[in-house]
Amino acid sequence: MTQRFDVYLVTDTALSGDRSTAEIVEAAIRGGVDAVQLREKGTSARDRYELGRTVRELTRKADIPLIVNDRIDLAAAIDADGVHLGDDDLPIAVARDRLGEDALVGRSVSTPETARRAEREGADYLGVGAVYGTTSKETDPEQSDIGLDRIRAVREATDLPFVGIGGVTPENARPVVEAGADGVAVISAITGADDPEAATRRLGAAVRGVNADV
Ligand code: TZP
Ligand code: MG
Repeated sequence: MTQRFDVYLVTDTALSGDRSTAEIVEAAIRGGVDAVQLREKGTSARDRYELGRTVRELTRKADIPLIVNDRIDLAAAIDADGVHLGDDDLPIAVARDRLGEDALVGRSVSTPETARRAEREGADYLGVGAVYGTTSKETDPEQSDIGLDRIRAVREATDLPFVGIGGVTPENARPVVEAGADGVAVISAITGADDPEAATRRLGAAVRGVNADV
């Protein structure tokens, strides 16, 4: 699996202001986003399905993966490329069984131990956080503000590709990658930006350690 994860957008319509999530995704695609996760906590299954179908079309045209948060059934229903699972979701093996060997199965972790376990269980990539804390998700204090030392420790614990998530912006993304992450996943740095396309481009430049041409 050679999927790039420099910039991974996680959607949240509640944080999109007066723009639709489809508009945000289109802007992120123009800005060079590498993968999109349909998260959308707090919306009905039907609304997630309808939005998912739209985002599926956009990501397919752009030839980037669409990954569904939490729900294996929804991932299958919209023909997503994979699913992203957390502690409260169905096991990785079930996702693999239902979605197939080629599906991208991600797992949220916050420690080297949980990273190793996810690798043993067959995850393809990890989301590690919350690196800098976050206001976009309620996080257990033990899983918030884990910092760059923890990113380094996770890098030592696993060979899996992983993204740092939680409070990441174009200004603080570079150290996350220098600490060992392959890229960054963000909600508000793109979704809440005045110019989501430029924000995506700046994040990509920061991750790659070059100047943004924006
Ligand atoms: N998992 C850990 S932190 C987080 C998730 C889904 C929220 C990230 O949002 P933001 O706005 O990029 O801090
Ligand atoms: Mg989950």
